[in-house]
Formats: sequence, structure tokens, C-alpha cells
Amino acid sequence: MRQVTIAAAQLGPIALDHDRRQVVDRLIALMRDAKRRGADLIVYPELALTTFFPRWYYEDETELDRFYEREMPSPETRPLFDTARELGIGFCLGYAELMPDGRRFNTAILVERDGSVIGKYRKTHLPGHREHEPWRAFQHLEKRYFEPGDLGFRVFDAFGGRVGMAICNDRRWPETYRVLGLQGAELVLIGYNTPIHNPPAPEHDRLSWHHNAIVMQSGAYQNACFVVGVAKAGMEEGVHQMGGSQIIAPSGETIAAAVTEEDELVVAHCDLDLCRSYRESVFAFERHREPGAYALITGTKGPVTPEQAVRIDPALGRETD
Ligand code: CDT
Repeated sequence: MRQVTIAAAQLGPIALDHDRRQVVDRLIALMRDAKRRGADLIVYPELALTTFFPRWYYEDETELDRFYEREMPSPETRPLFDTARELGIGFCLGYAELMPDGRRFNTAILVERDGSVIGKYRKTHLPGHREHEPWRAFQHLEKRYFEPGDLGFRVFDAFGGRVGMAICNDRRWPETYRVLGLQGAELVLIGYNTPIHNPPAPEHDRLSWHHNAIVMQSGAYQNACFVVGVAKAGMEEGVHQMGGSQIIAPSGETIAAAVTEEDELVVAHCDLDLCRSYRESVFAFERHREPGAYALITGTKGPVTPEQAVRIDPALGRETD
């Protein structure tokens, strides 16, 4: 049995005027509690150090800078790393990253129990829009404030298994889990900020929890891995963000789930050897996948006509008997 105890650290709202110290204090309190509950690894949400700022339109880029980290750790975030080392607990943290060359990413890092950074991921699938859309009740300007990640979906050998990271909207895309699954990921860590109201499609609002669960459950089952989904939840600056943090086994079953929209730990003992049962049977990729039939997956970004599809994958135009 390769057991790792994981704490999904759901956060309640973070106000616009909360500073890093206040937030880091909250993260540390959760970390200490997670350690008391036996956790080896604590997973925080996407953009865990600030309010979800893409809900506002800022014309002047410099107004944005206060939401981004220029270094990690910084003097403000170092206490989190120090506490991790003191307690011997690892963590995964989402934050906004500003590079020296001015590029901006929605980032997550994986930190070992000794406080060293062992992995970084930059969000691939950026939802929302680039320009101000005043008709919306609130904005979702991730396409304006970040560029798509340039690191791909990598895995890291840590915490007794193989770990991958994804961020929020990535969890809705099967490609995320499959690229990680093909590299043997046993644990996929995903922080999110998901408003319950989706202005372009309000008819989906009542289904937020259903969609949150099915994407992560199917990602886990179809790729024989544990998935840890962690929300920033509750009423944040007038926007209701869903909770629904949960830990999902390779069976696709949710084995622990949040019951509030506040700071809350969701803890599960995860036996990574459970992945084997699925990976060696129904999802033995090397025996059962047929990548020759999947040319459209990487051959086009959007939908194509049947005629265009044949140009990408000639098998689709082959004469049938
Ligand atoms: N942060 C983030 O990526 N949120 C998006 C909201 C999109 S509305 C369906 C998400 O996919 O949860």
C-alpha cells in the first residue's frame, strides 16, 4: 500500500482589501490543522493569495500588478514555506505570476515537505474574454490578464507517487487528464474559482455542482488516478463562487467532500496502489488505446466540416463495403 494523506484546503472568500499577510495566516492555520489530521500534502485553490481579480476590468496594466507575485517565495509568502518545512508537510499553491519580462501566468507550484519547490504548472485553458463586456454582471478577464501556460502538463515524482497539476478550467477538458495519465499521473491536483453564475449561459447555473463533479470524476476514472479539486468558495466581492471541493478515487467515486463555502479541510487517505487496478485492466493504455483513430484531437483546435476532417484523417473518408 502506498498511502498518502491529502488535505484539500478549501478557502472561503478573500476580500479585495485583504493583504498577503492576512491570507498567508489563513493558509498557515489550515496547514497546521492539516498536519494535526495526518496530512502529507495540502492543496490550496487557484489564485489562493488574492481575491479572484479577473472579475474586474483594469485598463491600466500597472493597477494589476498588486495581484501578482514577482518571486516565490517572497517575504510575504516565505512563512508558508517555513511552516511547511517545520511541520514536514508538502503543499500545492495557486497564484498569479509576473515574469521579469512582463509575461503573466496563472500558476501553481508543488512544494516538498522540506519547503523546496519541485514543480511548476501554468494554466493552459484560459476561460472568459479579453475585452470589457459591460453587459455582464461581472467580468471574467483571464484571457486579458494571463497568457496560456508554456510548460505543458508535466508530472513530478513526489509524495510516494506521480503527481500532476491543472488549474480550474483545465478540469473541464479531457485532454488535461489524458496527457497527465499517459505519463502515469496517479494524483492530479486542481485548484479552482468558479462563479455559480455564468453570464453567457445562465441556463447552466443550476448545474454547476453536477458539472464540477462529473468532469473530475470522469477524469479520475478514465485515467486511473486520484483527483483533488479545491475551491475558493462563497460570496466574494458580490460574486457567489461554488464550493464542492472533493477528493476522488480512481474508481471515479468522491471519497471526501466539503460541506461549507468557507475555509474547510477535506481530508482523505489515498492508497496510490488503487490506480493499478484500473491502469492494468480497463484502462491499460498500451493495450487498448488506438491513437491512430484520434488524429482530429491534435489536428484541429475547433470543429471542422466532415470534408476538412478527411484532410486531417484520411481514414474518415475511406470507402466502406
Ligand atoms: N477560474 C476559472 O477557470 N473559472 C472557470 C469559469 C468558467 S464559467 C463556466 C471554470 O471553468 O470554472
